[in-house]
Order: sequence, then C-alpha cells, then structure tokens
Amino acid sequence: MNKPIQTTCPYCGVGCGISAKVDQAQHRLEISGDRTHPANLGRLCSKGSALGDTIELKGRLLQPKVYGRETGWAEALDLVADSFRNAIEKYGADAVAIYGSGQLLTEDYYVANKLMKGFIGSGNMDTNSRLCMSSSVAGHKRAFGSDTVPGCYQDFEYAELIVLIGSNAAWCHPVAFQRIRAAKEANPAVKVVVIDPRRTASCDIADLHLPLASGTDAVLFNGLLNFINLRGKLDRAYIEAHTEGFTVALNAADAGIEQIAELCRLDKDDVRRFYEWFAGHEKVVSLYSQGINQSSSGTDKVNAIINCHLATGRIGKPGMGPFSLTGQPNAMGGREVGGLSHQLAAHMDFSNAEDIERVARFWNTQNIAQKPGYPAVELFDAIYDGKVKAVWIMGTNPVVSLPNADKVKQALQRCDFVVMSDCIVNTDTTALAHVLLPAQGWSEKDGTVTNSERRISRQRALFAPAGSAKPDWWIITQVARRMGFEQAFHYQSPVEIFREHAALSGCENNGTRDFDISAFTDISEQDYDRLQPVQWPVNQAYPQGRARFFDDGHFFTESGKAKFIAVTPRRPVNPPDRDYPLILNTGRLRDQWHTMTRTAIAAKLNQHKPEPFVEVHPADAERYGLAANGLAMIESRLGSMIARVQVTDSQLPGNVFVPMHWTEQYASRGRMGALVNPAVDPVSNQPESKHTPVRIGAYQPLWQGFILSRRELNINEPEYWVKIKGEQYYRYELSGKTLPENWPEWAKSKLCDSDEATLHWQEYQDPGRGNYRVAHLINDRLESVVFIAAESTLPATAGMQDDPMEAVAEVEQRKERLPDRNWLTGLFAKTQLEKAERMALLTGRPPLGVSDVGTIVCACFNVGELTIQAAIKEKGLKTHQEVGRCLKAGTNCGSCIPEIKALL
Ligand SMILES: Nc1nc2c(c(=O)[nH]1)N[C@H]1C(S)=C(S)[C@@H](COP(=O)(O)OP(=O)(O)OC[C@H]3O[C@@H](n4cnc5c(=O)[nH]c(N)nc54)[C@H](O)[C@@H]3O)O[C@H]1N2
Ligand SMILES: Nc1nc2c(c(=O)[nH]1)N[C@H]1C(S)=C(S)[C@@H](COP(=O)(O)OP(=O)(O)OC[C@H]3O[C@@H](n4cnc5c(=O)[nH]c(N)nc54)[C@H](O)[C@@H]3O)O[C@H]1N2
Ligand code: SF4
Ligand SMILES: [Mo]
Repeated sequence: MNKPIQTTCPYCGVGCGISAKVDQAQHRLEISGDRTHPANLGRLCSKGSALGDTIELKGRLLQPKVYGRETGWAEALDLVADSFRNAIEKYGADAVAIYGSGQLLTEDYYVANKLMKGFIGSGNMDTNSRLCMSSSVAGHKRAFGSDTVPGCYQDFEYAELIVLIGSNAAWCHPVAFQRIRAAKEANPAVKVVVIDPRRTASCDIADLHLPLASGTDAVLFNGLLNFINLRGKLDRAYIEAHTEGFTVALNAADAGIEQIAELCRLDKDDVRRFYEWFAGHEKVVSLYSQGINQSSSGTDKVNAIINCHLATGRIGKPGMGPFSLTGQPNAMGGREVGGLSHQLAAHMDFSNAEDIERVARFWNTQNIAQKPGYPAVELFDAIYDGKVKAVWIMGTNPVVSLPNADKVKQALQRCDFVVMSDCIVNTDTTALAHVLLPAQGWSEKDGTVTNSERRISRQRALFAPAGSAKPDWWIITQVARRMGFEQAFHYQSPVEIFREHAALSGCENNGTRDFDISAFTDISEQDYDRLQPVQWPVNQAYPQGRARFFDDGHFFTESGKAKFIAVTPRRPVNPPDRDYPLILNTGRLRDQWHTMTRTAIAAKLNQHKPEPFVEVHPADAERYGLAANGLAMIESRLGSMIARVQVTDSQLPGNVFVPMHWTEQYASRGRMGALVNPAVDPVSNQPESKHTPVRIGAYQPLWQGFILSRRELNINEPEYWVKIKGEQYYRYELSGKTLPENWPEWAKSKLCDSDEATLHWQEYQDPGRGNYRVAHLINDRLESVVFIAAESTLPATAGMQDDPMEAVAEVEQRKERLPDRNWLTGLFAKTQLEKAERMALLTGRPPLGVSDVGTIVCACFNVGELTIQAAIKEKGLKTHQEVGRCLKAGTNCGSCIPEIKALL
C-alpha cells in the first residue's frame, strides 16, 4: 500500500474528508477519517467507514449500451447527439431535457448546465436537488437576495442552543450530529431542541422534543417571532439598519401560545419553554432539513425560521444563525453552477436580463436560454404528455425518488428517447433507458464537491475506471462536440472546467454576488491536485475563504438589506380524509443511502434495518388490525406498497413513516415513491414528500418464510420478497398468497440451477402444521437453508377473519414458527459446521450453550443486540461509554449510541 490519498465521502452533505490507503493489486481500500479535514476532523459515520465494501465491480455498468446491446463509446455518443439534435430540429430546444443530480461533481454539473442552457438554448436542466433543497434556495434568495448559507460547522461548537427542525441529523448528518453531541458533553449547559413529528434518534441528545403536527412549522415559528417581540428581545438597531419588511412580517404573526399549541398539537408549556430558550439565548443555531424543505409551503417555513434570526440580529456571528443542512455530497456545488431550471450559472439566474447577457458573453454563445425550464415534477409531466421527447438522466433514480413514481415510470416508457448516465447496470430507472452510458463512480472520478458549510473539497481518483466507464464531464463534452459545439467544450481535464467556473463566478462580480471563487481562475494543475478544503468565497477580499456571511450587515438584495417575509401558514395540500385517514411521512435510515445502489452492496450496512418497514403508533396498529412484525399494505390514491409493521410510540397517532430507500431491485413492493403525492411549493416547486394521505391494512399471506443462500438467487416471486446481502450469504424474506403444490419442488426450483443433487439435503416437513424446512450442505459447509411456515389446514377463513385481532393472532402464531435469522446467517462464515450445529440446523436455533448475537446494532464493529444485552446484565454496565469500553460498540461513528442507550 502506498501513501494514503485524501478524498471526500460521496454520501451526505457534511462532506467528510477521507484518508484512503489503496491496494491496487487487490482492488481494496482501507478507509479512515481525514484528521486534517475541517468538516470531520477524523470522524466518519457507518456509511463512510464502509465505503471500502462498495467498490466491487459486480453490478457495475461497464460498457455503453444501446437498446440493450453493449457497444463502444462512439456509437453510443453519436446516437445520443443525433437523437437530441433531431428532436431539437423537429420540435424545438424545449423538447429535450437533462435531469441531473447532487451526485455529480461540480465540473460535471457545470458542463451539463452549460450545454443545455448555453448551447442547446433551453432552460430544461433540472436536478434531484429540486426534491431536496429548492425550498431553502428560494427562502435564502427571498431573505438575503442570494442563496447563501451564512454560517459554518464551528458554530455548532459555539452555540448555547441548537434547534433541529425537520432534521434527523443523528442518522442523516451523523458527523455533524457527533460534533453537537460532543459540544453538549463538553458543556452541559448547551441545550438541544428537536422539532419533528417523530421521536427520532436525534432526540437522544434533546432537552426538549416538540412532536408537532405534520406541516405546522410555520405556525410555530410565526409564534416565536411574536413571542420574541412580546418579550422585548428584538434587536431594534439591527432590524432598523440591516432589514426591511419587519412590521408586515410581525403583523402576520399574531397568534398566542395557546392557539399555537392547539394548531401544532403540542403541549403549551413545551411551546413556551422552547420560546423562552430561544428568546433567552444569544447564540442559537437553527438547523433544518427535509422536514422543512419538502413541503408545499417549504419556502415560507424557511423564511419563518430566518425571520426569527433576523429579528434578533443573530446571523453571521459565531454560534448563531439559520443553517440549512444540504443532503447530497454536492448539492451545494449544483447550486453554484446553476443546476436548477430557474438558475443560469454561478448564482445568476433568468430573472435578470443582465445576468443572461453576461453569461452569454462569457460563454460566447448566441443561443442562450432566455427563461427557466421545467422543474423536476413538471418535467416528468411534460415527458408524460409528450412535450419533452428526449431526456438525459444523470446520477439519479427518478422512478424511485420522484413523487407519483408510477407515473414517472409511464412517462419514461412513453418517451421517444431516454439516455442514462449511471454507474450501476440494474436500477429501476436504467430498466427504462434506451441508451446507458457508464459513468465513473466514487473512487474513480476526480474533481470537486461543496458541502453544507460552503466548503469546496477534492474528490480524488483512487483506482483506474471500471471497464469503459468515463467521467460524466467527458461524456457530456463528447456529446456537446458531436452536436456542433466543439469550440465551447474543448476541455481535456477537470481543472480546465474548474478554472472556467471560477472565472465566471468572478465575471463582473465586484462584490455583487456571494458566490465568487475567482481566486482559482488561473489555478495550476498542480495546485488543483493539492487543493485543500476551503470555504467560498475565495477571491481578492477573502483569499483564504470566508467562514461566515452577513457579519457585516450587508446582504445581496438591491437595497443591501435583508428581507423579512410575511408568512401566512398553510396546511399541506392534501389533508387526510375518511378513505385515506393517515399521513404518510417518508425519510431516511442510518445505514442506507437513497435508492441503495451503493449501500446495499455493503453487507454491514444491511443489518441495521434489513427490510422495508412502516412505523405505526400502537393505537393505529390496534385500530387497523396490524400485528407487530407482520406485513401491511399501504395505499394512497396513487399507488401502494407492502412493508413490515413496526409498532412504536415514537410515531404520532394518525401518522405512519416509511423509509425512502427500497427499490424493485431489493424488494417486490417497497418502492414508496409510487404513493407520494406530487403537490409542490408554488415558490420553490419542491414536492411535499413528507405528507401524503394513505390507508393501511394487514397484508395476510398464506405462508411466510425465508431463504438464506451462499449464492445469489433469482427470486422474482412470490408477491412479497426482499433481498438482503449479508456477509457471504443472501437473505430472502418471502410471503405469498398462493401455496405451491409441493414445497420440496418449490425449494428445488429456487435453489438449484439444474438437477443438482438433492442428496445433501436435510429436509423436514410437517404438512399438518404447515412447516417445511430444508438445509443444503456440501462437505459440511452450509450452502442454503429454506424455512417456511404456511397456513396449516387452510381454513376457509384464512385471511378474512371478521375480527382483525383474530387475524393478527393467526399471523403471530405462524411467525413464531420461524426462527430468528441471526444464528443461521452466522453459519455462513464457517467453512465447516460442527456436528452439534448440523444437528440443530433445522430447528433454526443454536445448540445449547451457544448464544445468538441478535440484530446488529453497531454496524462499525458488528455488535448485536443480544450481545449488548448480555454484557449489560452480566457486567452491570450503566452507560453507553461503558458498553463501548467493553464491546467497542458505539465507539467509532457513534450513530448507534441512541440504540445502545435504549437497551440500557
Ligand atoms: N443515512 C443517510 N443519510 C443521508 C441520506 C441518506 O439517504 N441516508 N441522504 C442525504 C440527503 S440527500 C438529504 S436531503 C438529507 C436529509 O436529511 P433529513 O432531512 O434529516 O432526513 P429525512 O429523514 O428525510 O427527514 C427528516 C425528518 O423530517 C421529519 N418531518 C416530517 N414532516 C415534518 C414536519 O412537518 N415538520 C418537521 N419539523 N419535521 C418533519 C421526519 O419525521 C424526519 O425525521 O440526508 C442526507 N443524509
Ligand atoms: N418520498 C420521498 N422522496 C424523496 C425524498 C424523501 O425524503 N421522501 N428525498 C428526496 C431527496 S432529498 C433526494 S436527494 C432524492 C435522492 O434520490 P435519487 O437521486 O433518485 O437517489 P440516488 O440513489 O442517490 O441516485 C443516484 C444514482 O446515481 C448513480 N451515481 C452515483 N454516482 C454517480 C456518478 O458519479 N455519476 C453518475 N452518472 N451516476 C452516479 C447511482 O448509482 C444512482 O443510481 O430523493 C428524493 N425523494
Ligand atoms: S457524515 Fe458519514 S455519510 Fe456524511 S460525509 Fe461524513 S462519513 Fe460521509
Ligand atoms: Mo437530498
């Protein structure tokens, strides 16, 4: 192994620095946190730590594909260029579109945007950031005149009060959360408030949790503004000198605490306590994320939060400010280059003729777009309606992540020409593309990304590209050249693009635009290679970068003053009703990333939450006849899914939560985007992904079971299947509504390619009770097991009992006949089973004296729940630190600490 290479984590917007030791010969990585990187100072979370497990070539898209056939680059690129040109000639520039992503590096993003807006001449370049931060972008723009995150991560360490609003940072920004936890441990006077309808893992360090009714944040923050005024905590001098519109905003916020508590369905003493704390602490950071952004009034909610900071002058100073956490590794970079369809480039947009003229001059183009293109949801409607004839999707999986995702699927099925650049062969969206272009992924690509605190870092190549994969910027420029734009897309390497991007940011800027990295206009290749993380702007005034904006009271509005926005709270567009009485909330899990194309490859990351699930309050579980760990069908007016029921009082009654991650690659019925309503915010066009009316009922199969197999199997029935990759095995959870005629035959059809000898099979069948089990060993090495618990005598009432609780009892009883998977999965690590293990195999339970580790809690060190419980009991452990010392659990990324504490 050579000297470690410094690069950046490709997951969340914290943007942690990674130090990677590369073993080229073995294609292996040793990952650790980069101690010199200011975002993480050496820390990494479970996902970052497991990056080395995600770089396998299996499943990668290695060669361009045209209509399902592998081909060379020349044919694929020619076809894309010709098809786009033809569509434009026939139907006009607005008949084509690019849909990009925060997975792209800044250099990739820059050329994609330049091609569409500058040379094709349409505004139709939008990105998945529309689903993610466009409400924050719009809120910033309204308040500050620019899309600026004012603060930096260090503010977490200086703050006296940290408010997490619609953010589950413990799971979604784990290293930022660890910084907050550490700050609180260092100074117990620091207070943390979590505002979220769910009690999430982030509540672990909360002094106060406000489980407000879904969608009511604007009410709460309007009330706060009013309270600050009544308490005499306004910073009058600041308001006078640096802001506009205060009185109108205050007048819009006249509700009292009682009324607010009622509207938000909160305890009024809790509301008062939060208000007192906010009013009483100077150093307040308000961190917010998708619980705020993903709303049909998301922009207003952002401004309701910013209003409170402007009214107290708490912005741009150490330890205080509103702070929008970015989601994707390069969400911020996308905003810099103008990836959203209403933006142009370098924080210039279509609202301003001067900007359009300036960018056209800079790019030396006659054909620049003059108006915004379609934002994401509208874009896919336009594809569905045949207005957009050719689309190029880069680094995103819209058939999963867009609302009303079944319609998105149909839109792509109807579309004349769909191109996709991705790293993975089989995704729910690549299945619908006519042309697939293999992109280099993390560990191969090379360029820059920008994190939540505006810090630009390098992602560096660690390995040679997989197969024929090319960098996204290269693919885009090749198509641009073939479309006749050689002059403007002559780049040979990412640094050339970065220089141009830097030059544009400085072009006629003179302090009028926040985004200015003109100091890099002439950066040498060597300096680019060595670039150290730096926060923009980086220009003459700030050659070393700038930690905070607005400390000088100067804003980027015409008047130079910040704007208060008068907010009238609105309810979500689609309220629950008699037919669809529950609110569907969607979000993230600790160990999965979005549509699982990478995290599901890392066995370690699949153990925390192996199956798609739905969290339901106990009262709702009873009301709708749902058994804990049984299956449920969830339906909205648009689509349906099946998920495992988790009964928990961390949910509010009337609300259910499902993770956003599962796709048709890993589960038959887990693609939640199909249910989500496509209501959008009128200002930001961001969809309301956290609020869809649904109904729920028990899904009652006639049989359930699982297969564990050393070999990957081709399972595409029964109705419910989930595929989980483990260490040296694949696990399939199965349930069906039709019983196979013959279980042994069925098992054989699943496990054996040919007439493979069934001699080595240990079989057990008890038709009376509906049990079937088989284990397959070769030379005492376990190859596979099948465990089935079926309806025994098939009573006519099966699945249609009058009393839902009777049905629940039925399901419960059947489930009990299936053993826990942990002991069995552990056996795949062994090259030979011992006799006692072989004897116990078909019971599914460890032989006497052997203990089961239970569900994995700590993904970093693979420590299970039962192991932790046993240690707590035997050794009398009292704190998570003691558990850490004893078992190492929770001592790396710390994101399982809430769960360890729950066990204590
Ligand atoms: N592990 C992991 N981390 C990730 C990602 C991932 O896929 N996996 N994705 C990254 C990306 S792109 C993003 S955008 C971020 C997202 O990071 P977060 O926004 O923190 O994540 P979410 O789970 O989508 O939603 C946050 C919370 O909003 C709450 N919420 C729902 N409705 C409301 C409401 O009306 N009001 C309030 N106050 N809260 C509400 C939900 O209950 C949820 O707990 O995470 C990033 N980090
Ligand atoms: N209901 C609901 N829907 C949501 C959300 C929610 O909370 N609830 N969250 C929304 C948010 S915030 C987001 S950010 C989106 C995320 O949703 P998506 O963008 O659809 O999810 P990803 O899995 O990140 O998709 C990235 C794709 O790019 C590929 N890829 C990775 N690296 C590269 C690269 O370098 N180049 C190329 N060309 N491809 C690459 C991956 O293999 C993968 O297929 O989902 C949104 N949708
Ligand atoms: S917090 Fe985790 S996922 Fe986010 S950048 Fe850091 S290591 Fe990567
Ligand atoms: Mo996101």
